[in-house]
Formats: sequence, C-alpha cells, structure tokens
Amino acid sequence: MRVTRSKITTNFSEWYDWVLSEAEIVDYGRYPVKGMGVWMPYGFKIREKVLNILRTLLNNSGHEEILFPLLVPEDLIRKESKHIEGFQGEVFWVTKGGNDELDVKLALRPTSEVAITYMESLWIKGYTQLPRKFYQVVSVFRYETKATRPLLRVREISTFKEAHTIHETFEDADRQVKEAVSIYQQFFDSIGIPYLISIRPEWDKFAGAIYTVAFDTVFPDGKVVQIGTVHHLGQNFTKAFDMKVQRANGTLDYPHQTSYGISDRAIASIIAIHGDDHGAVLPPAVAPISVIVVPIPSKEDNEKVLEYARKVLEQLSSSGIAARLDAAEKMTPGEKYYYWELRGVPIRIEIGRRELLKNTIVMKRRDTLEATEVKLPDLIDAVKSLLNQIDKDLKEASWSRMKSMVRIVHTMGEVKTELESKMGIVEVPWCGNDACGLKMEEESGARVLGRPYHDQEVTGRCAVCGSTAKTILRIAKTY
Ligand code: P5A
Ligand code: ZN
Repeated sequence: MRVTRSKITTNFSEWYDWVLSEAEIVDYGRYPVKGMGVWMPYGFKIREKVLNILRTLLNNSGHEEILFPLLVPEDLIRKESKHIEGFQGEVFWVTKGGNDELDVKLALRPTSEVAITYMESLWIKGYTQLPRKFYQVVSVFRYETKATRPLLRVREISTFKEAHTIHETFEDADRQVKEAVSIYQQFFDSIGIPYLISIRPEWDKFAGAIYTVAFDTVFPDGKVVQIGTVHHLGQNFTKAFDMKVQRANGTLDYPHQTSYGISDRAIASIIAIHGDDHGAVLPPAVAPISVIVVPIPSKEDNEKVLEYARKVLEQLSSSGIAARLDAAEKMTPGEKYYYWELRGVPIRIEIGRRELLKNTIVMKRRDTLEATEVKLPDLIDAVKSLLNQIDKDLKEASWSRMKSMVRIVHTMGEVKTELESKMGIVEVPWCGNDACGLKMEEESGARVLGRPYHDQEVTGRCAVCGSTAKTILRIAKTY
C-alpha cells in the first residue's frame, strides 16, 4: 500500500513547491531573477545521478560530448527563418560590453541548432565524416511569458541535455530519430517515469523541424507535461547555412540533421510522479542516499546501540550501498524519520536495543512505509533485493496511474466532459486532416498532443468530419 497522495492530487502546486524547498532540492522564487533558481546540495546530487544515466546512454550509442559558447551572434540566430520566427519572443539579448554598445547583439542561446550547424559547416566536408552525433549539457535561456514554475517552466534551463546529429541522407536522420526515441525510452524507464510518445501536429512542431516526436507524461493534478522531444530537422538548417557536403555518389548536397533534448523537467517529473504526502520518493537509481540508518536511543545500552548501528553502516558501505548514519543527538527519531522521508531516501533502517539484543534490524521502505525485520547476516541481500523491488513497484504504480488517465472517447462532447471531469489525456478518432485537428483543439479548449508514434489500432469515425478515422489524436490540458 502506497502512502496517501491526497495532498498532491488536491493541491499539487502547493505540495510541489513545499517538497522542492523543504527537501532542499532547489531554491526558486527567492533568487531575485524570475524563472531562475539555485540547485541546493541535495538536489544537485539527484541532478548528477539523473545526468549520469543519460550520459551513459548517449556515450554508449556513439554520441560525443562537446561544449559550445553561451552566446550566439544575432546574424547567426536569424539564419533559419522558421527557427527565429518561433524563438523571436523568447530570446534574451546581451547588447552591451562594459560601457560600449555591441556592434552585433549577442543572444543567450535558447537552444543550439544554429551555433552547432554553423560550426559543422566548417568541420564537415564530405560523407566520410558523417554521421556525427554531438551532445552537450548546458544552460539555455528562454524568456518564458507564461507563469514560471521551478524546474517545469524556467527561464534558465540549467540542465539542458541537447543532442545534435548530422547525416548524409534523410533516411539516416530518420533512423537517428528512432534511436533517440529508444534512448529516451530507456532513460525514462530507468527513472520510472511513464510516458506517451506522440508525433506533434504540424502546427506544434519545433521551430525549424520537419517533424517532432514528443514524450508526454501526466502529473498528479491531471495536467500533461512534455518531458522530452526529438526533431527531424531535414535540410532546413544546413540549407540556411548553405552547407553542402560531398555525397557517396560524388554529388554535392545538404546533409540532414536531428536534434533532441531533455530538460530540468526530468527531475520535476521524478519528484511529482513518485511523491506522496510525506514528500519525495526517489527511485533507487537516482537517490543520493539509498539507506539511512537511524539509531533509537536507549537508556541502558546507548553506546552499544550506536556501535551496532555503526557496524551496520560499515557493512552496507563496504558492499557498495550508499548508506548514511544519522546519529545527530539533537533530533528525535521521529524528527529524523520526517526529515529523511521528505527527502525520499528509499530505505530506512531502524536500530534500537531490541534489535541489538536480537541481532536484527528493522528495514522500512519509503514508498509503502512497510517494515520488515531482518537478521543481521541477511542484511546486504535483503537491502539489495528491496531496492530492486522498490524500483519495480514505483515504475509499475506510476504506469498504472498514468494509464488510468488515458481514455478513448468518440465525440467532441465527450472530449470536453472527460477533460473537465478528470483531466489526463483523451484519445479521439481522427481522419488525419489538420483542419479537423485544429477544430478539435479549438473546441476542446485544450491542447492537441498529436498522434501515436507507435501505430495504434483505430476504429470509428473522425469526431469532427465523420469520415473514416485514419488514426487517433491525443488531447490534454497541458502545462
Ligand atoms: C532539442 C534539443 C529543443 O530545444 N533543440 C535542442 C531542441 N527542443 S524543445 O522542445 O524546445 O526543448 C526540449 C525540451 O525542453 C523542455 N523545455 C523546458 N523545460 C523547462 N523550462 C522551460 N522553459 C522549457 N522549455 C522547454 C521540454 O521538455 C522540451 O521537450
Ligand atoms: Zn476529420
């Protein structure tokens, strides 16, 4: 049984701010620039763990890490017309250096397509140098005009994991999109975040893309969050930079590109989706501390209890388990439970005089708060298998919660009532015409997420025009 989630579901916004600040993950709102905040030490460690998972996936699939400058000159950022049209209103500009007006304004990168394509056009001359797959982990800046929310909608995305690839043919880039989707699936699976993968409609693709594939998840308040995107950029940017390379058949042509990215929202999702009324619940894969050992003071045998707790810690640590002993004297065990539960530590071990005398420990899992008594010789096996179990159970629970929020409906009336009553995502039969899709968006007062990336069987008729449905369209209220 999970700990109750009533605070999250009824007042998600308040709960979310409370966990982020009380568990010392990030400090937003108090930093005097809107939409920007501080990663606190505990949050920074979570961030690092999450980053390492993605880095490993990217490194193991032939991606090379690079680091570009933060500033992009105005003429570069204006090169691709659709791109700048999309980002126009979101760019922060540097216009002065000291007391001097700059000749060329410099943009704080809102993303890096143009900067990277520009350099690629100097580096790459022929197909023998293709493909190249780059990525960087950087801050990007977007002057968001909607209400900002910590990690979710920020003006400095301070953990932007952006990949940029370049290929000889359209088909190669298409295959890269598939690889990227699979990498992101593995990434979200490893942190237990459920997702739906959709091809965004024409009117909502990335500025400068041929098509966009997006990962969406449902938050506890029923609203949908886009947690990652993969774009096929075709030749749009290479044409803008007049970047031709030699093909295998001897002709010159513009290479094809893709780009894909995941932001601070990955961590927002971990907190929001696994959390409960006691605070964060971290999947073992990203928990900075796997096990917190809390000694329970005893009048008769306090020193012995502490010694026993230290021995338990020593055994855990030497088996490679990230464990910590909370021996602070100024806090009661109850206060310590509150503190570590809030921070989402997967397992708590309680040790008192009773355990000392029986040569056992009490092991409590954070997600359900269930307790098990374990004999000391079984400690390591028990902890390892419980960590695995928690990992599995968190993932299963979050997927089943999300699935219960996705329903198929058949009419626009149902779209509206379903979204109003229960939020989440509705799927509705669609003929595939943009005009009908736009009408659905308009009539529902919600956002079209697009059609399924993986084919999904469809029956029935388009909810707008009544002709035979070719696919379904997903609609949701979004962040
Ligand atoms: C892909 C990487 C890009 O920028 N260029 C490089 C491409 N795509 S994107 O869709 O615009 O952004 C990638 C993901 O970043 C998240 N995101 C944000 N997160 C927090 N605050 C923001 N203001 C913000 N804007 C975008 C989304 O998850 C998006 O999918
Ligand atoms: Zn239609």
